[in-house]
Amino acid sequence: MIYKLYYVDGTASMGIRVLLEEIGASYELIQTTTDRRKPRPAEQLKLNPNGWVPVLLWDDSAMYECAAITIFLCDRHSGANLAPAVNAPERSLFLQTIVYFSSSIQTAFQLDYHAHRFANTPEDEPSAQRRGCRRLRETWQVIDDQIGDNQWILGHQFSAADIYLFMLTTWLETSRGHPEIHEFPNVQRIAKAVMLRQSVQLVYGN
Ligand SMILES: N[C@@H](CCC(=O)N[C@@H](CS)C(=O)NCC(=O)O)C(=O)O
Repeated sequence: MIYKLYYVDGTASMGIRVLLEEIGASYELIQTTTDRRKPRPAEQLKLNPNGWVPVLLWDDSAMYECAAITIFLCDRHSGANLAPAVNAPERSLFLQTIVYFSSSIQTAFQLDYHAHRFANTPEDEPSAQRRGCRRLRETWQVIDDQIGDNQWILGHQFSAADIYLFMLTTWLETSRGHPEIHEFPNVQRIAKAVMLRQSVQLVYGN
């Protein structure tokens, strides 16, 4: 089984690449761009008309949306123990957290990094960006409180949710008005622990 991944450094495709490393899957990266001024390859647009990464391909199939790809890969490669089984007690928290990351925290980042998606005119973009920065503080606080004293997001079990958390923390930039990671000590503790993993060193090491 060889996966292919539409990929850009610094983006959500990095988290999927870490997962592929953790699983021990064979994969190829298809380098693309997130530059608004540059066209996307026609093949990428056919698979994801939004023109975003990540997009994962396997056999004759493809899918996009980072959270969906994460859940899909964990279930497909259950031997890698990156997610609780469908009937395990921690499954609901795993799904809740992954979807919250995607729908709430990622969206807060997008308000700042991709304000044009949310503002009606270029003049409205700074307002969207300011709201994004406030939203980042609100949503990271929810996750920090949820984690509490847990070793990992799910308690004792490391999971793909911890990898997702790490990826999101790499997008925090105080120079843009984002909160500082040390405001969320439980998030920071897990991010530091995830950073030590070989898979993360390989993908984020440069
Ligand atoms: N909801 C999508 C969002 C994907 C997304 O926004 N990707 C960014 C990089 S992290 C992108 O490709 N941006 C390029 C663009 O906005 O054209 C997901 O989670 O996969």
